[in-house]
Amino acid sequence: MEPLAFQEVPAGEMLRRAREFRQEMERRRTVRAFSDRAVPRELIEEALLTAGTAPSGANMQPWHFAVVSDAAVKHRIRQAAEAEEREFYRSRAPKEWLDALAPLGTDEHKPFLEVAPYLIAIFAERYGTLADGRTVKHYYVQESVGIATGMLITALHHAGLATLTHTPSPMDFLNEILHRPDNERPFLLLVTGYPASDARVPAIAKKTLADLASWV
Ligand code: IYR
Repeated sequence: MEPLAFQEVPAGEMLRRAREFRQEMERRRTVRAFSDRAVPRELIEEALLTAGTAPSGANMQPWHFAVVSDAAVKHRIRQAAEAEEREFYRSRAPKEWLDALAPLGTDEHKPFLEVAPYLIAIFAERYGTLADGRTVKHYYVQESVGIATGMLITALHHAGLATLTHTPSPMDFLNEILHRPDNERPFLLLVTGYPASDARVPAIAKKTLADLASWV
């Protein structure tokens, strides 16, 4: 055990900080039109380290982030993702799902997978592997990776970048293209960069406090 490095916020500042942070997070929008403007790699590194501070089951940190900036690799990912998405939009998706997506205006075309400077493929490690080949059990893998992903999205937004949580389904092609082992399951593809200067987003509303919380 070691002492907790807790930094107490002066009582008079807590609410202001909480409110400012809430307002900053309210400005986050999922973006589907990206600029090809370069982003310093250090920004991505800092955000990844922030994600790595996430709590996880038994601190197993069951995540791996494969960061793609290589144009040829992005091209392959786009081709594979669009092939799955074509199937999804043309036949796999039930009508109810397509109706739910209609307000977002999405379709099988995913140019952002080549335009954005970085694609972060997030993998969930179903179990760990030691150097000698033995395996280590991981706990609450989906929850842990979901929390880390949320923190990554928050960190990238805080750094001034836009993100898109993209979920082509199925996405096992990511293991093959990115040479990731079998114990890693693709969790989500996070696209990041600057938004296109003419980017538009659907008009959506978030739940009110009364809708999202109850107090007992
Ligand atoms: N993966 C598809 C469909 C899609 C599904 C959901 I749920 C979304 O919130 C958005 C899109 C696509 O990326 O187009």
